[in-house]
Amino acid sequence: MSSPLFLGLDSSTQSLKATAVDAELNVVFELALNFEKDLPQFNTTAGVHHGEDGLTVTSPTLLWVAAMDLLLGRMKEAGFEFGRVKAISGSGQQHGSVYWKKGASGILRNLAPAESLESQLADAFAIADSPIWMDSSTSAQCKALEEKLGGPQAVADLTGSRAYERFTGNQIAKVAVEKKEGYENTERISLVSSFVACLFTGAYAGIDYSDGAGMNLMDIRSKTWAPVAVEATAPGLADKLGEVVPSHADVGGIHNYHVERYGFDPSCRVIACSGDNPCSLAGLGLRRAGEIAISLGTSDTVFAALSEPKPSASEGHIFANPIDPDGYMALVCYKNGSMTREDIRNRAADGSWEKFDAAMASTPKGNEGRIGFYRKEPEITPPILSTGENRFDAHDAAVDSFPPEAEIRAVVEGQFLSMRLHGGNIGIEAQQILATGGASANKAILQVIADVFGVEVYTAARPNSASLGAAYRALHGWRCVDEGKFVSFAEIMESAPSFILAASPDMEAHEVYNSMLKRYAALEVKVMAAAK
Ligand code: 5FX
Repeated sequence: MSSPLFLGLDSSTQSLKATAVDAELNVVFELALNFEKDLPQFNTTAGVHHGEDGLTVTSPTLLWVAAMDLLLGRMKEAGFEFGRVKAISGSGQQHGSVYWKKGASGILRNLAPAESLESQLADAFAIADSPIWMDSSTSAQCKALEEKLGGPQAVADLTGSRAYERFTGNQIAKVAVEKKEGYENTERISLVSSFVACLFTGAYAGIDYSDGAGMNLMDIRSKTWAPVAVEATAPGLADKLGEVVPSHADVGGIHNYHVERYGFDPSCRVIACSGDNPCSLAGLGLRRAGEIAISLGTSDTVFAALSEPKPSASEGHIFANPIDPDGYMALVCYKNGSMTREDIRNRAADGSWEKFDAAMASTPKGNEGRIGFYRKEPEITPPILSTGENRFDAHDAAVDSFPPEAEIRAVVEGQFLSMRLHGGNIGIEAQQILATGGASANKAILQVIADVFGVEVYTAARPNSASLGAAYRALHGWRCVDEGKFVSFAEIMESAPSFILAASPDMEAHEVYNSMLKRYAALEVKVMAAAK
């Protein structure tokens, strides 16, 4: 008998990744595909379509479906032994929504192994383009929800966050009005995460309570849909949402489609899928107070586990913790993450990371007092829906440009000053930082994080903590099923690899950043006022 495996899949903004671990948490297989490069027929840029209004952002739902067969097919070609997989779980970009057409449950149930998922599900969606987390087009719906529920703090106290444009409830409210027929013809709404579970079980899978917290629809304390929010959002919505399930729940067995087509064992279980940030929290095993994570991907996020939710109406989110049924996580999200760093790299360093790093090395920490704000996309934190750039000299005077090397340092320093400011505002205080995501491989960026926060920064051997976390959660959920009770996640993590010290703080530089932080906060207020 070959040893068991646990498979995690991360359906993110730009890619679909698979990570398989054995029962001792060793990574035995990894593979990823890139939506833009590997599925060019969907004509996306970095996995998405931007609307002409500059605010609407969607992805074709069928792209995600086609990606699943493509990845599983490549895994088969690479000799991955599907028959050893005891359980699968998934991670999905948070907040994105999928609209299953009336009758789609029958299509899912009857999936035939000889045909592709794409051809069989081509007519399964009532709305072809899924709104995703990058969308900022629902300010009117957010305002309406806050008015109906008694203001931003009331919405935050109930759901964990004030109304945010990208949160799924507000997206659904817009769809219900602008695509009325499609909405009425919808039998079930999935998140990207629960959608991944549907593709494996061939049935509608429940939304887990960690990702469900990113919808402005769930009561953050009882972890059930909040009727007042659901009713305020769209007519008939309660019937389209299904159940909220614990993140470690077994949501069904693998569908015969995957048994026949890829060689999965028919006894393989599917564990509830969750959001990419919750899965990263699981992949990093965050639990100690003062241990925080910074994820540097398409979005940048800073998050930490916490025991008592203190939702803020001004910034950040409280989600349910995916590995501790009684716990919570706090998170601050930025839309101007990797793509904005890449944009500055392209403009100031001829598109070369080597030149980018050389610029970081040749400029003084603190950038001689220069501070910059860069919004290639409308920003979430702080909420500024117009794109643009603002630069200030050491005397807080606005300037039009910085020398190229200073521009590079300014984009990096600004991002982490902002994380320290806004994370701190919602109680994310670092004693130690775990960095993850693609850009966590960049030492110059990690050094800025260590210096801004004044603490050590660690990285894992692999930067894909979301798909790894999904694989860990598959093992966790499977153990809970096997033992018929909740098993602590810490027990699962006993054999997890330790982190590597990647950057230690330079305390002199930290002092420089302490005084810059006050200026940064004041300048941000100015930038926000000017952008209105
Ligand atoms: C979190 O709230 C976000 O909106 C993003 O980090 C997405 O999850 C990225 F996929």
